[in-house]
Amino acid sequence: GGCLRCLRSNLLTLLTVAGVVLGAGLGFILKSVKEDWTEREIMYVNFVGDIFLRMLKALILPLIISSLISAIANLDLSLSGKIAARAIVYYMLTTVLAVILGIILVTTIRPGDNSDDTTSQNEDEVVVDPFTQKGTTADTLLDLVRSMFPPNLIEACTKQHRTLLTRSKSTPEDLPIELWKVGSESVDGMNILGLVVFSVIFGVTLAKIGEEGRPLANFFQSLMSAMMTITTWVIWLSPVGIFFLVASKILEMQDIVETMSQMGMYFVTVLVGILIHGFVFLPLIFFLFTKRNPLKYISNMGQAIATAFGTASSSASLPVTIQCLENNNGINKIVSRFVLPIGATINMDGTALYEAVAAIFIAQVKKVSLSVGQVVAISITATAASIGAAGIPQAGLVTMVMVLDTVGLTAKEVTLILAVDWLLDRFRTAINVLGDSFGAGIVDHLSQKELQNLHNKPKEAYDNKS
Ligand code: DAS
Repeated sequence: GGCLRCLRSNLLTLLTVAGVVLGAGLGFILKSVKEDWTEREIMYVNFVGDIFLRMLKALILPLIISSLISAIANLDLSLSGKIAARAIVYYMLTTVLAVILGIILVTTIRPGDNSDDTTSQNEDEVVVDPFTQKGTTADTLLDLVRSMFPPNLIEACTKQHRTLLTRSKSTPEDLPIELWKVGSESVDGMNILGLVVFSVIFGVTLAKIGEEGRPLANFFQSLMSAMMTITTWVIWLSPVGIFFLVASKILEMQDIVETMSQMGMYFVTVLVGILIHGFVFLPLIFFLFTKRNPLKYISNMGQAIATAFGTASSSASLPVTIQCLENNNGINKIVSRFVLPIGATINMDGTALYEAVAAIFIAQVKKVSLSVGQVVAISITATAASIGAAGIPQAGLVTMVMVLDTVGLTAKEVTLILAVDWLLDRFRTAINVLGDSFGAGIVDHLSQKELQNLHNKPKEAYDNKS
């Protein structure tokens, strides 16, 4: 009886995880039946997956804004400061840990030593616009800061901040076309970092003006409740949606056997790093702080992790992540709604590890030997690049340009890692989401006493049952 009940309550999680596995299975079967799938055919196969993704994307904007504003407006300022500080410290420490782990792995395994240089040795490159397309470290860092301050909030809801890399309209001759495409596509998204910054400021303001802020705080809280309710409905689609997302992605893939034999060691290095970080380091840190069972915690996040893998987007997974944290892991709503939107945007352990490994791998292939100073520079820029990467598919590939520039390599060099990037992207996104989830758990644990005091104050009481 008991087992049946626990099976039923975990049924959706099980189905969602099964969606990844079965979707991959279907993809490989279809691929073996027919080698070349046209774009149109792939679109048909992915139709249901695409609808699911569109539903998730529709939730992102109202969810991020209302969750940040309502959570912060309902806290007193000193407590929200403490919660934010705890989250930021966790984000920074775990990101740096991931980068260090990546650097240790890539310098011991040395996956680039036996790889061939497959980039074309084109001597007379046409540099169309050296300023906009070189993508130096400084430019990218300034871009990151710029995107935090959207001059037009409405535009920030519909457009990503245009980076120097994507601002030029001319054909990017010195840039791999794929990289340019990823960069330009992300322009159609939204400037989530800018919206996060504004929502935090807005929430703080509402808390500060007290009584007068109540109506708006209540408005955003009720918007958040509505969004979370829609999320519970959309989640029911996730097993089917993820099944088709994964299956169609396999159909798109080209000569996996060949690319794997060329870049296998690089792939393995990133994957091993990501797995050690997500399933050894983070659970250990989580256990040390909370004394909770990390395996149970991870399995409770199963749906969010599967969604991250299926969508390759931390932002699209955000509604599911919040849902799993609150309903399965019992995280205080005020904590999850405060730290998760921020974490999904800036805390990307998987991406940070991958940036460091990929940059050093490229240097190895190019036979560029790196000084200690350069490795340190890589670790710093890899951290910044993971913060700057938006929570959308392959954003890390675009911010990689900054890491490469620190050691004198150019954007062109990402061609070396392009072939497997779509797959690595899914693994790193899953770890990004897992890292955010552990972070919320730790912050929740550390803030429990203060949150209880908050509930005893009737005036500012936050309805935790909403
Ligand atoms: N896919 C990403 C994410 O959403 C980031 C990346 O490209 O590494 O987490």
